[in-house]
Amino acid sequence: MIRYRYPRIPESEVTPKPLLDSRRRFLRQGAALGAVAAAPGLLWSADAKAWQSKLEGRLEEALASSDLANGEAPTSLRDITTYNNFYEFGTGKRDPEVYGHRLVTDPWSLAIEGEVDKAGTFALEDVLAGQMLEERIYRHRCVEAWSKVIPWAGFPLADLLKRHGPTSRAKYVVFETIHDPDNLRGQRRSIIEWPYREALRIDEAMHPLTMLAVGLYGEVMPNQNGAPIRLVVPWKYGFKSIKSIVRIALVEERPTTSWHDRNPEEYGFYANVNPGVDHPRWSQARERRIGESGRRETLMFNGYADEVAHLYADMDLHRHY
Ligand SMILES: Nc1nc2c(c(=O)[nH]1)N[C@H]1C(S)=C(S)[C@@H](COP(=O)(O)O)O[C@H]1N2
Ligand SMILES: [Mo]
Repeated sequence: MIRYRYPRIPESEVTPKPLLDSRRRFLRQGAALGAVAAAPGLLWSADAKAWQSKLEGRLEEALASSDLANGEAPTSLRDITTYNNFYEFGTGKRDPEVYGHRLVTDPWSLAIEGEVDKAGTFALEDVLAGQMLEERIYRHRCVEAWSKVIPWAGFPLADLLKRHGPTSRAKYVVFETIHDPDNLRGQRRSIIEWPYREALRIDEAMHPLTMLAVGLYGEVMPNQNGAPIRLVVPWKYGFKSIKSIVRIALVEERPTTSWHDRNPEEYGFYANVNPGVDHPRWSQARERRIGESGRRETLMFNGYADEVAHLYADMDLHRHY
């Protein structure tokens, strides 16, 4: 039996359907995020900390809004925040919502290290200061053959990397999640080697679709979705989109990564969404969209082939899965 130790989103605070529909219309029309953000308070705004309220101000300022999911309806906020993979809280899909309140997001600092001219450890509010934020609706495809459509708020990872001046030796970018076993119960078990670690090739990291997200649905990021800052790489399986990042390092050699190390046959380093390359234990040709019945076809590169296929032009995608 699931026991809720922390308030689930109370029924009264879940965005009512008509409002959601009008939000979606707004989003599709590319309206200002400010208009979208003026919605009723949500779970995480109740205990918003100082920097979070600053960020809320920033989210309201964010202007650009783009639908990069071809008009597919965003998954409901409830489904986005109650069906999650975040093994730091346990392997159950509801664990992140139930235990996510233990994640301490204030203060938060981000180390930017390795092959950069300007390395250091920075307070998150300084990382965000002056950064233009935008809303982007992306498809999100988990390797387990389910998917969502999520209106993220954030900015291109390239903006941040460029500010720190990558050197010519920067060939890969490594990301690490917070390690805090006292608060993150999943880290007391050896599911993977903690902290969770992921990496991208530098051209993937610099690609304009790759973003660092700090919110969704016009609100600061819920803990269960990777507060306060997470990666979003929409053409790759979800495990590449690492949550609650504390360290970004630019390196010369391809680094180890959590899932690939744990089981390289099942989790490739590239992990590009590809309906033609099955997982050893299941097909990747179709997917279940959370909140819908039935299945839909999985799209090559999750529907972003026009934007990213050139990155892999010379590669055998069956071998480099
Ligand atoms: N630190 C961390 N990041 C993570 C995970 C995780 O367990 N820990 N799970 C990944 C997986 S497998 C998926 S599908 C997505 C899920 O994101 P969502 O819960 O916001 O849908 O987060 C990814 N990022
Ligand atoms: Mo996933």
